[in-house]
Amino acid sequence: MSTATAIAHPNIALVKYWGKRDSALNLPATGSLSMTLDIFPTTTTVSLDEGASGDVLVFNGEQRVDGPAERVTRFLDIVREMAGSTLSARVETVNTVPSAAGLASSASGFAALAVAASAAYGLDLDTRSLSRLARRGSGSASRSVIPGFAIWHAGDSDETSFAEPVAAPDLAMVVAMVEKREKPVSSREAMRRTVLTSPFYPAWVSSTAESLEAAAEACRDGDVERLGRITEVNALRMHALIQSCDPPIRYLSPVSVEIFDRISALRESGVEAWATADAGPNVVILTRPASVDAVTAALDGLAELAVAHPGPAAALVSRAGE
Ligand code: 2P0
Repeated sequence: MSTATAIAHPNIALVKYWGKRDSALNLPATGSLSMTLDIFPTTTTVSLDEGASGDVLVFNGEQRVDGPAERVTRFLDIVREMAGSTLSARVETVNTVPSAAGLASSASGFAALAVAASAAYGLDLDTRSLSRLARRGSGSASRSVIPGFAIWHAGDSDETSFAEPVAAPDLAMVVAMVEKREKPVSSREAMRRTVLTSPFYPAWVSSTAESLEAAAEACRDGDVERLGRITEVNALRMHALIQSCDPPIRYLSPVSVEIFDRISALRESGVEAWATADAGPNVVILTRPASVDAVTAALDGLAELAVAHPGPAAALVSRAGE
């Protein structure tokens, strides 16, 4: 029996992915830029089972038969087709990030699954192919395959839509966990609603493409101030876009807004820090490593905090059998 275990970490986008041009292939409308974290890893083991007549998903010790299990089977179908196999698999995954709280648990989840499943099914994939495969499971997972900072090129086909590393200045993130509850609307559904109903969507697509170009330039130049500014503006634009759906969706809570205000005040006092938030109320602060203590002091009492630095690539940790 072939079995493989992989570890991957979540990532936080500085320039966000929000909207698909092709939902079957998970091709985004625009490219995005992110930092893979060194905290909240997901560990996933895939074991091929010759006697089984279907896949089994065990998530944080609990067997799932609902949506997540179907999503894993759809993903494994892609791997099986690539490998020319019909074998079912048992997938055991342990996630240390609070699930579905807007902290990119699907990114670390599908990056770890892409690495473990491709190894278990005997595929020998390079980093670009792993990023493309992870993207099929969840768009943001394409970036969690990459260590440190990554640019996910939008591309216009399965072959051209992948993430790759980008050099960046020395930065850290402070994750402010406002809530750990499941979010009321999944990002997949919210993206679909945005594309279909927001009158602002075309402006989001064109302005994000410009922001990505500027952010990539700021990374190359080591211009932290410019990168930070782009990060906060892009996040607030994404949330304004999401709120403009019909029916509207609002992911930020009053505490999230309070954190954005405190970071803005901290900046006025001379500390380089910028806030961003994904599809949930949690806020992540981009800062220099030397300013982490100033950021955590400014947010004291508002939310549970975790400090992250650029993390490693998704990696195979063990493999056995043929
Ligand atoms: C991002 N997010 O760039 C953006 C910002 C959330 C807000 O990518 O449908 O789970 O699986 O491709 O990747 C969350 O969406 O969506 C996301 P699918 P995904 O990180």
